[in-house]
Amino acid sequence: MVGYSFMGAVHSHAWRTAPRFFDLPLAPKLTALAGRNAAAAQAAAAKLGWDSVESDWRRLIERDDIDLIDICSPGNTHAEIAIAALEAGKHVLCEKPLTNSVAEAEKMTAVASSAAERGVYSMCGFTYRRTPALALAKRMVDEGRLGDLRHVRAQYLQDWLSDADAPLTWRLDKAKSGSGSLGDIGAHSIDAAQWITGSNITGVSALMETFVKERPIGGDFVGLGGHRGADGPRGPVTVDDAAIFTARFGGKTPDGGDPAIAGGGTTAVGRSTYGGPIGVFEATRFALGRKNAMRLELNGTLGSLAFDFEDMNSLSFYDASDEDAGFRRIIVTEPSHPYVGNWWPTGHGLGYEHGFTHQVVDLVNAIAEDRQPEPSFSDALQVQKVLAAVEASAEAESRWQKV
Ligand code: SOE
Repeated sequence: MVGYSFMGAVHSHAWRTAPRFFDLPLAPKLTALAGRNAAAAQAAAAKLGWDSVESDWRRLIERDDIDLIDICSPGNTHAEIAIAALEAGKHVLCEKPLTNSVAEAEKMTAVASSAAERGVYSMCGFTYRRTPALALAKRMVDEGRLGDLRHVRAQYLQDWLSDADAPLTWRLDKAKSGSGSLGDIGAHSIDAAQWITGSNITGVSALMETFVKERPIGGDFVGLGGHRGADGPRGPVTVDDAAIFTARFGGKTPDGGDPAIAGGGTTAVGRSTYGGPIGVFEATRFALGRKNAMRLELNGTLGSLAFDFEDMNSLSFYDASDEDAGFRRIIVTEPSHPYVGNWWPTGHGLGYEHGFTHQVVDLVNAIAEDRQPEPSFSDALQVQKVLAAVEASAEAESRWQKV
């Protein structure tokens, strides 16, 4: 594993925990942790359960006792590490977003697809697909419980930067993170919405804002809670604090064809062809009081679904055929629900870290069965294209009508 901060800690938990709750065909081994600061990496390895430490990630790739590289370092490092690992025949799990530009994402995807032909696989860490309630939402959409989709409403609301003195960290430095709330949390909403609807975003119109232009350099920044920084020098924030955009999804016929936008009609399978849903997206670190509110609502012609990660063990479902019921609350802890059966009895909920454990389970099973894990780098490239389109639209403001 490369990196050992928040993602390093939760990935380590997942590698340790997965084989204890799921029957895996291959046993993950926490062989080596790479970090530039030897003392800090050593302490992290001891705490997180890694057998050895390397101060240079390239050593991990040279070692023949390592089969997979887990990239948990900032986005500006992903391309170089992933490409080197794949070309050396090592599988790769790469944190999201895939990288900081479409060009790099395209290069990574090309290397990944040729590696896959050699049985060397890669996955991008959009873990919200593996939150049981969102996996259930995907199942219900695929079963047609919502009918044709008309609206996607996605928000990812945090508030850890509402404090103007929260210090400058790598997530606020475009050279490291590529963008701010857009790529860090908006990317999760984009991937989840495309995956659950089964339709890719084909166009956007956007607005981005940076409320606080300068922040303290250094300071006692501890995790995302971000204690007040020092009153010393301040440096420029080079990313967005908030991004909002509208989106059009490519429609599709149930057999995956292009929609007959002109007037619809029915396909051989009897479902109407239709233009895809339209979407409204919001990603912000200034929604004071919202701590990790990754929310998704889908409105279809037969029903609606609504999810809020701050109530992550439940999914709200409105079934139009039962209009007296209103939205009902599904407690997503039944053995029949995705992933849940391997954990606790009904009603005993799961947490944020379970999505990461489920990610390890699905990755290890795919590798053992010699098949491409999802989301692939190609799926992550599609997200990267949406991120770039949002930034281009926000900069162009071409659709902006002054009032
Ligand atoms: C910070 O916004 C962050 O840690 C993201 O980087 C993660 O991807 C998200 O799961 C939680 O919030």
